[in-house]
Amino acid sequence: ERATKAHDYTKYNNWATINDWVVSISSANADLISRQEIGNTYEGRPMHLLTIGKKTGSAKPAVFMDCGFHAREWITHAFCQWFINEAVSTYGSDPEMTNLLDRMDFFVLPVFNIDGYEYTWTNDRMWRKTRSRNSGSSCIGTDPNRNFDAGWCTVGASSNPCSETYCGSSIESEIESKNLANFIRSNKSIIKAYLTVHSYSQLLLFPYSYKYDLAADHSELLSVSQGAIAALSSLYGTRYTSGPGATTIYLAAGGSDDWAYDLGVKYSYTFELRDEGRYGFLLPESQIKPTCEETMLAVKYIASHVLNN
Ligand code: ING
Ligand code: ZN
Repeated sequence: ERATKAHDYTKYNNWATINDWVVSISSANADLISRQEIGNTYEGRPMHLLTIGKKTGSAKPAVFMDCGFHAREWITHAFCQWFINEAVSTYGSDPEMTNLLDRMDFFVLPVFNIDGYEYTWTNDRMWRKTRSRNSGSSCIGTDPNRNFDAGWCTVGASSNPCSETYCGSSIESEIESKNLANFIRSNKSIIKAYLTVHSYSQLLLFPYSYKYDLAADHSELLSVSQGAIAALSSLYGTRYTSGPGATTIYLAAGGSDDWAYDLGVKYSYTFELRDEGRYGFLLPESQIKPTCEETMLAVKYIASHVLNN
């Protein structure tokens, strides 16, 4: 018999470690977590989705959250692991988390772009895109956050496969995008919020990014974002800015948050976690714990709002 080493939430974990952990935390918490595969990546790795919530036998509203769209944004992968552990370990003691998990489900996809993440560990720490081949080009990969059906490839995206913001050969050309979109489309009657976690810049963005028009729900999205960033900053004073993507960061078409919003998921947000650029994508491991703790407060704030509205 071999002793199993405890999962370290305060370190960056590679895909093999995360994958083993996904399987073990799910089976160790069968009352609160179930696991399914929503498909495979381009290179054939399974995309595991965890459903976290008390099993009640009746339909519950749900929040969908993904991490790791972009390979080099390592703090995001760490956050999804932190969130899942924190949810199951505070259920029953933290009244807010207990209420959330009793009355709703969280669908969490801890690593969206697995092939890219693996590549950042083995070859190029600054890789962003997927790892799919492009016909007629030797350049690899598509920007998955330019690959969704939201003004696809019209602004802030490139049709050049060598670009870091290549929109892909078509909408949902990337199997990872298609797998995620299919899951959300199939469950859109229960998915009330879509949270996609990126880094860095300390922003909480909401639709639209592909156009300057304000979302129909702009004032509610803005006030929820302001409450969420106030909750976040209450812990360590980390300063966030919130607003529509187009005017807060830049015009960019094909993002998953805009797509989810136009599909009918009202509470659609993109997080840009720490920092503001000092370390950027290379955020030191010493910042994993504080970053995850403060971000938990924002996610719980949004989820509680969803539940009560
Ligand atoms: N930022 C996002 C990006 O994909 C974004 C910003 C959000 C664009 C929503 C479009 C829609 O460029 C990072 N850091 O990836
Ligand atoms: Zn990103």
